[in-house]
Amino acid sequence: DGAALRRLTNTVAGAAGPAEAAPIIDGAPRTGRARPVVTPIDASVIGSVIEADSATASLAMEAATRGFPGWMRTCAAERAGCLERAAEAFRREKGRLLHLLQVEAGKTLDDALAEWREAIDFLRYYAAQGRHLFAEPQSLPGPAGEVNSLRLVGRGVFVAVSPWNFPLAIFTGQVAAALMAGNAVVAKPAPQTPLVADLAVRLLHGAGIPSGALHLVPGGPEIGAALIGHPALSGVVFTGSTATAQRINRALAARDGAILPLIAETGGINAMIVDATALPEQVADDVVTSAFRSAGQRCSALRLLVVQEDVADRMIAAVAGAARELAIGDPRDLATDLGLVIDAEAKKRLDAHIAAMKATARTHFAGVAPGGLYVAPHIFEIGAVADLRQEMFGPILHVVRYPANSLTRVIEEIRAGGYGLTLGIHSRIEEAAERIAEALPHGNVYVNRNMIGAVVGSQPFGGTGLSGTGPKAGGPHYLFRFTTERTLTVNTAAAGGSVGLITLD
Ligand code: UN1
Repeated sequence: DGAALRRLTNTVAGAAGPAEAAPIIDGAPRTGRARPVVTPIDASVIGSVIEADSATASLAMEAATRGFPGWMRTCAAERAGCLERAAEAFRREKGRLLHLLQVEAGKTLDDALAEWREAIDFLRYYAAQGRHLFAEPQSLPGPAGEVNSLRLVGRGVFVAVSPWNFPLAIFTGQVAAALMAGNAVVAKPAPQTPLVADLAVRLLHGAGIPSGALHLVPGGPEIGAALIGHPALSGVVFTGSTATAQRINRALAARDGAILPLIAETGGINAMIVDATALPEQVADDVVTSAFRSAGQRCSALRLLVVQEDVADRMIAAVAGAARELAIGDPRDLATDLGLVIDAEAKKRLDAHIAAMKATARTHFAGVAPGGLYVAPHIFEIGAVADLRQEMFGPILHVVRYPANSLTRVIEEIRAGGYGLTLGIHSRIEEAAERIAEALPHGNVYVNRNMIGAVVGSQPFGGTGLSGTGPKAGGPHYLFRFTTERTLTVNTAAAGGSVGLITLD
């Protein structure tokens, strides 16, 4: 039961001592002034972090530059083997990882478990993909007397910048992909969640990832800027806000020298369109899961419910009824559906939005939250799709009604917003769902189900436009963007028929 599992995770975590995080460069944790890490649950201290300064960020980039050539030449099977062993280590350390996800990120047990599994899935998936992709150079046709081959190779030093809302799964997914593709990695976790990232890096090193190939640099945006401005940079993988991705993009564009790739997965004002043929009970269930699970702190979460006016009152009542049943409270209690938000800043932003909505929109549901960093679920009706122009990263659902004959206009309004991450469609008319999906640029479209929790390998995840660059995480094309291609053409006649490559060490 919940209490037993909580005791177990606490015991395992306690046995390991207090959690600490520090920059890890060439396998060695750096010393320095530590600041306490507090849990969003009750603001008690759960560990400490030594954050990097810009000199440390440079050291990490230089160490990664030295680590890159050896790792790039390590064969694909060995690189994949490291990730697979790391997956096993993550399995063994379930107790500590779940504990940290709960106390550091305030996750419910369901969310922590799902995230822990997703991290393991990423490790195994990219290992399996990479084993196959990087195994052998691909031979290509050519004229007689000539041998052509194409080979995928790592680009160099990748900087991985990850968010607090999936501090294990996205952190691990970015790092695993960049490593599998043969890059050295400098990883910067979100400032709110350094502890679980530190443990993940130790497990990866323990599984055989060379200390020169993976470095950890905890810190805030200024450290991210130092890493991205460093001359040794070869590429960036980023998940977080659209505004930050745009800043990274500008910083990359302003550099002199090589033109570098940015792989970004950002936000969305994700809509679900519900027509008059949809089943109200199913809609209620899927809307509540999509809008309120994880306290709405997923980039995939539903923000805007767009419902045909003929059934709007019924649908909204069903959704509000289901929302009323949600238990808000301590994320460590098994009965809890909805935990808290990540920090005081997030709460302030959400509270201000709720206050503004209460003054200008129609309130269909306002939940009650305990004190602290809890934000109750809310449902507001707004006049038009265009009235919501900002992603609100919390348990707040906005509703818009549309007359049956204005669906085309509603679709156009959603498109005009510029985001393209997740899209939900509830309709029992098959062609309707197809027509809507075709008219919009969204990367992940969910029909007659909830719209969160993309599964690695089954639902490759990522958006377009303001929502990201692609390729999709957990999909078959993700690893390509982390690589560059080398075409080798050898005139075999001149070499006397034997082709070999000299390896430089
Ligand atoms: C994010 O919230 O930053 O499908 C992205 C999902 C998750 C979303 C991850 N893969 O809900």
